[in-house]
Amino acid sequence: MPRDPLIALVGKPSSGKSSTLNSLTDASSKVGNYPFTTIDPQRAIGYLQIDCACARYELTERCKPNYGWCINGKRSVPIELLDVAGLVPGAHQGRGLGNKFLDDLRHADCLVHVVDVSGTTDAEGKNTRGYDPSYDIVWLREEIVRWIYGNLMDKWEGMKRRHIATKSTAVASLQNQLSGYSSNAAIVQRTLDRISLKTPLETWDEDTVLSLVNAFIDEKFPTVLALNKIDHADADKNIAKIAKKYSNAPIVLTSAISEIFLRRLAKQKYVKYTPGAEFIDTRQDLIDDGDPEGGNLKEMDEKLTTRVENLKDLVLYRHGSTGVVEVLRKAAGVLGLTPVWPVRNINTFGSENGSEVFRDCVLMNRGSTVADVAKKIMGDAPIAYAETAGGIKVSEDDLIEPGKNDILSFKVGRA
Ligand SMILES: Nc1nc2c(ncn2[C@@H]2O[C@H](COP(=O)(O)OP(=O)(O)O)[C@@H](O)[C@H]2O)c(=O)[nH]1
Ligand SMILES: [Mg+2]
Repeated sequence: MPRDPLIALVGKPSSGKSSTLNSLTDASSKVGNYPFTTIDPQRAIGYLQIDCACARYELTERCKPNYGWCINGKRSVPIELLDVAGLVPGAHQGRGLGNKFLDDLRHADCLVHVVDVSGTTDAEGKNTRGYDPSYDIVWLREEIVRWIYGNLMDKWEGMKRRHIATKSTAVASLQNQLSGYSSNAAIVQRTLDRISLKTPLETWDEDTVLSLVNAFIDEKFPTVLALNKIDHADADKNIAKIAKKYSNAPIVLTSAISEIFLRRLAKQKYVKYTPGAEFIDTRQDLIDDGDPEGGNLKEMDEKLTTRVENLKDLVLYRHGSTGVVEVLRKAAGVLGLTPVWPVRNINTFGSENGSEVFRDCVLMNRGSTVADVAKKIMGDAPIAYAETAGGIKVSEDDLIEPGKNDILSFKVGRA
């Protein structure tokens, strides 16, 4: 059964992991400016914004997701998130319960490293001024390397003996050791391809294993850098430095507290705001635009008005959005997640009855086939045939291609 994708938020204490998570979900993990607020790993549901298939067929009015929502063809699909607290320098040796927290990472498919670019917290998450956050990117990666390298080396000699005795392939022997990270043979093969190792496993020295571990992390734990607290005055110079140093990395600029604040104001009817959007409208904005009712929004006092204006200037106008919705989009891109719409009726895109369409949407990993989709939604039920839009038959071995065979209907039974 293909697993659901899991995105883990990592970073030192007080970098803004819980705030980012809260800004993306309705769950409320505790927020506080001291280390280890989040003792247990927190799973929550975030929503990935995608272009929905309903827009292709001008069916946006009738699109009614079972999970998440769809507004004008922009669909929010639930995706599982994990808040991994407690990573500090030395975590792989157990500092700050680091081992336990690293263990939580095992099943993640992608990491979002939340970096505090305000420079107001040190490597341990304690308050300071002028800290260089580019260092956090270095040490956090090193902790993950040391953790996996240590686990691998603990068992290396035994593994080597078995490898020789059973005449296994390097992929098989390594996968045996790496399966605990939800790895698979394809990932291990790609890891070996990355470093184009030609020598037999039994001759590898420690440096070779170290480069193997680095390549494995690049394959198994691709990382998006979420540079958080961009609303802070000291953020700009730190952002510039990191962007220059990590020019090939996927980077998103975020202000988690701004997103939380805006969603709260929208809920309290002070502003109109679509999560992740570039603009907000206040009562006054709407009145200026010719709506005498001001969208029925509440009036804001002077203090609130100033805060909103500051947020517009520092975050929305300058950076385009609060960035948090973009974090999930970037992570989905790195993972190559492809939305697929399983439907009961391939002509109407409806389910059993009624006029509602595209009730279901699943996120498939890169390289998934039609058979993988079937397995995900129906388990091991035998399939007579599968069709895509237009009633076109598709083969179970076909790779999923967006716009081509990403709407699917399965007929159960023996062919
Ligand atoms: N200025 C600013 N502060 C933030 C932002 N995000 C989080 N914080 C603050 O940073 C502190 C730690 O946040 P928290 O989410 O608990 O961090 P965690 O330990 O990584 O989960 C809290 O005081 C938050 O209010 C942000 O975007 N801007
Ligand atoms: Mg936290």
